[in-house]
Formats: sequence, C-alpha cells, structure tokens
Amino acid sequence: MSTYFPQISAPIAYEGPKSANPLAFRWYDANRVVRGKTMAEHFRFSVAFWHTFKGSGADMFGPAAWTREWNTGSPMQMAEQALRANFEFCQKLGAPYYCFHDRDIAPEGATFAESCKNLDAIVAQAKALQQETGVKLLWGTANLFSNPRYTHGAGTNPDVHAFAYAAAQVKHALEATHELGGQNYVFWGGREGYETLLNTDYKQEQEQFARFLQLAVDHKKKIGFTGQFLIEPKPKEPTKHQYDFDTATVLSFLRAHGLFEHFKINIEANHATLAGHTFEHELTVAAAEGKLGSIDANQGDVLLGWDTDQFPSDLYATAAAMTVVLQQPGGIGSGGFNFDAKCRRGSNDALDLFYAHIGGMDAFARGLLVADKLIEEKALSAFVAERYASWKSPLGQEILAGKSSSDALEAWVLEHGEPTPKSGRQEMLEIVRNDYLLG
Ligand code: XUL
Ligand code: CO
Repeated sequence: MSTYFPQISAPIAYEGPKSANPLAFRWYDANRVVRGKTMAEHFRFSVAFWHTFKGSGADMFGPAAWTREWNTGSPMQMAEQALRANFEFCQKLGAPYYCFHDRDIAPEGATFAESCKNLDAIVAQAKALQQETGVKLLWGTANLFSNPRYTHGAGTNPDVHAFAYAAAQVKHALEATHELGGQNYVFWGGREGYETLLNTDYKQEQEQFARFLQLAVDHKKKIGFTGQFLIEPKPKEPTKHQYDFDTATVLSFLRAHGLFEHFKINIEANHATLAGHTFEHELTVAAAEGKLGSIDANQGDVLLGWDTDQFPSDLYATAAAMTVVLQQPGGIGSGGFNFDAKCRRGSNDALDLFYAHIGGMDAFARGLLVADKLIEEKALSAFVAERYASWKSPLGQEILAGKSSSDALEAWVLEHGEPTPKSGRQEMLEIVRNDYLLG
C-alpha cells in the first residue's frame, strides 16, 4: 500500500499516562478490560471521512488552506487516493471504523446515473480495502445538502421533484452501506428546516419528512439491511430552524408518525450545545428511552455560537458522557464514537490529524476510567438514590402504580402537613466529581 503518512512508521502504541510522546496513547489502551469489555469494544472509534480526508481548512473568510497529497488529480483519482489514505490512517491510528457520506467518498457526476456509477466503483474498492485491512464501516449516509438542488431541503423540499431525487439518492447510499457491511445508517437533516415561516407550510413539511423516512425503512427491509437507522439532531445551521432540533423533539416526531421502533439517536456533542443543552443532557434523554444509538464525538467553543466541530478534549464532558453510556444496557451497542471533528485552520500539517485523533481517543478513555470508578463506588448514585427514597414508601409506590387519586392525596396532605425540602448538595457533589476527575 502506498504511504500518505510516512512520518508514522508503526501503529500508534499505548505508552501509559507518564509518556511524554504526543504520538502515543496515554489512556486509550485498546485491550484493557473495563466493566467486562475492552476499551476497543466500549468505543468502536471511527474516523469521519469528510473532515479527515476532504477537509481543507476552508472557512467563510478564506478558501482552502491545505492541499493534501491524496487530493490531487482527476475527481476519480482523488477519490481512489483519499480512500487509500483513509485505510492507511485508520490502521496506523488503530481506529477500527470509518464513516462517510456518498459524495465525500465518490464525486458527483453530470447525471444521477453517473453519480451512482462513481459511487459503485469506489464502493468496490472500499470493500477490497476493508478486507485487506480489517477496518470496517460504522455508518454511511447521503449528502443531501451541498448540491444546490437541495437549497430548499431534501425530504422537506416544497418541490416533489427534489424529494424524489433525494429519496433515490438515499436508496443508493443505503445500498452502498449495505454492500460494505455498514453497522448503521445515519440521517442528519442537512437542510430539513426553514429560513422563514413566511414561505413555509410547516405541517406539510413534517408529513413529507415522515414519508421520506418511511420510504427508507421500507427499502431497508426490502434489501435485508440489518444495520441500525440513526437520526442525528441539530437545532440550527444550515437553516435557522432545523426540524430535528434535539433528541426530545426527534423522539416525539418519530412517535407521532409511527416510526419510533425503527430509529435510534446519533448524538453530536456540538449539536447538543447549539441546542442550549449539554452533551450529557442529550445522552441522558436518549438513554432514558434506550435510544442512545451512537455518538459524533466532538466539541464546540463556549465563545462561538456555531458548529466548530473541534476534537474533544474536555474531560468533564467525556467523563459525564461515559457515565451515561456505561449505564445504558449494552453501552453504545452497534454504534460507536465517530470523530465528526476537524483540525483548526492553523493546524495545517497531516501529522495534526494524528495528534487530533489521539487526543480525542485519550480524552474519552480517561472519561471512561473516571466514569467506571464513579459508578463502581456509587460516588454520586448513592446520594441520588437517597434523594428519591420516599418514592419507595407505600405512598410513592401507590402513585407510581397508578393506584392513587387526587382525593386520596388531598386526604394524605391534610393528615401530614408541609413537606420539608432537603439540601440537593450540589456544591458538595461538585467536590466529589472533581476528586474523581483529578484523583
Ligand atoms: C453536520 C454533521 C454531519 C453529520 C452527517 O453538522 O454533523 O456531518 O454527522 O451528515
Ligand atoms: Co455529525
């Protein structure tokens, strides 16, 4: 295999917390067993093809700042080279998975048929490289937002022609994902939202979108794809209001349209913060319904109000996230931790891609170890259990079992008088959390 990363001659090794080598793992030890599973099994880390191999450092104030060696030549040459760079990178990093959009692994053609032909050719090569390297596909998806045909959305487009085009594109991307043994398929609502209600029939667009998802559910069954369907919420960007606003909104949309059983949620940390939530909040809402399907591992910047897609380094956030993941039965399941993250414009060296992913994997591995200890020693959960203890009383049990009534509760209050609020001990619990993080 040709080498695009000659600086890295051997796979990145685990050297432990005392290592001063930034090209080694300090915390991510793939074979270390935590709560009965290896770290590799807990995380199923994945590299995002679009950022890592197609990213150029471009932003709204300047064009591409880097040209990668693999992104030179004709569109199909670039696609083949980027694909090889992906497998070399994943192998050297020790990431067992990758994720792609149809249009980042293969170029769009002059017609729909030509785009499909390009994708099929690249999928055949990806299949061979997967077999050769053992690197697998975590999920595939369709890019339904870059081409101007999707200016007004895909599944929610007011023009049925654009809807049909998008449905055909999803069909093909789903078949490509199936062909590559993808373990999930993601729906992120690129331009499914509105810029102004002045020109928008909200109810119509909701109904269209449900039909759009149902078509994919039907096709999944038809081709025998057994991977998990995931929806990735995001509240804004590119449209000012995205319909898949947050986890609670998506779950209630799925319920209202008879789609609940077919989907889980792919939670992206920076999308959570854009929605005015924490990453931990979104994970908790999904896990409460057994719907935490996968994670797009990144982070935003508190001073910036957009989707900066930075590599995760915030240990508070990763420890909180892993506390939720570890407590969902089966953990992340068939999902994984996909680095939907890009190097800053100034980090222009291909080596920065390694530092970025190593840092992200270590941040989550450290979070896992903290979460494991917190759970094992019931450092927080003992207090939480005690806080809700009154619900175990006969009164609490009757209410929860639906055996109480407003009359019965009025009689009970008349007899027992005022409740006394007990301290929630927030500041004390923050001390405990810091002890575990820094200890
Ligand atoms: C966009 C985003 C996407 C999805 C896949 O904000 O996160 O890259 O993860 O379409
Ligand atoms: Co994402």
